[in-house]
Amino acid sequence: MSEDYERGSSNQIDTEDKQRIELPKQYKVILHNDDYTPMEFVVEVLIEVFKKDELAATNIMLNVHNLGQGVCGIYSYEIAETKVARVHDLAQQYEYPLKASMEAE
Ligand code: TYC
Repeated sequence: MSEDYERGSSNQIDTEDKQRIELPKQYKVILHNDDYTPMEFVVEVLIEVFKKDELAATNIMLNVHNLGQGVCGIYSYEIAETKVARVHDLAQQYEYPLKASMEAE
């Protein structure tokens, strides 16, 4: 049995035959507020990158605007990393300071 297989006590479920199965870690992608990025642009990013509908995207954007930051989705490490990079690519393309980050669940 590998060391990895036994490491940690979280993210595990007991199957019927008592094997312990590691679930892959999940990561929250967090969007950060700033004073310059237009609200409409943030909504477009949430629709395009995070596949939200207009209502959900608007709610997340307003939540970030009012509270300073907010979760826009939960993904595997690679997917979360790609989405953060896409946000930063789009922001850079339009010269807005919009920032995203990721955090282990
Ligand atoms: N605070 C921005 C404004 O008033 C809007 C905004 C919302 C910016 C969410 C970034 O992640 C963000 N134009």
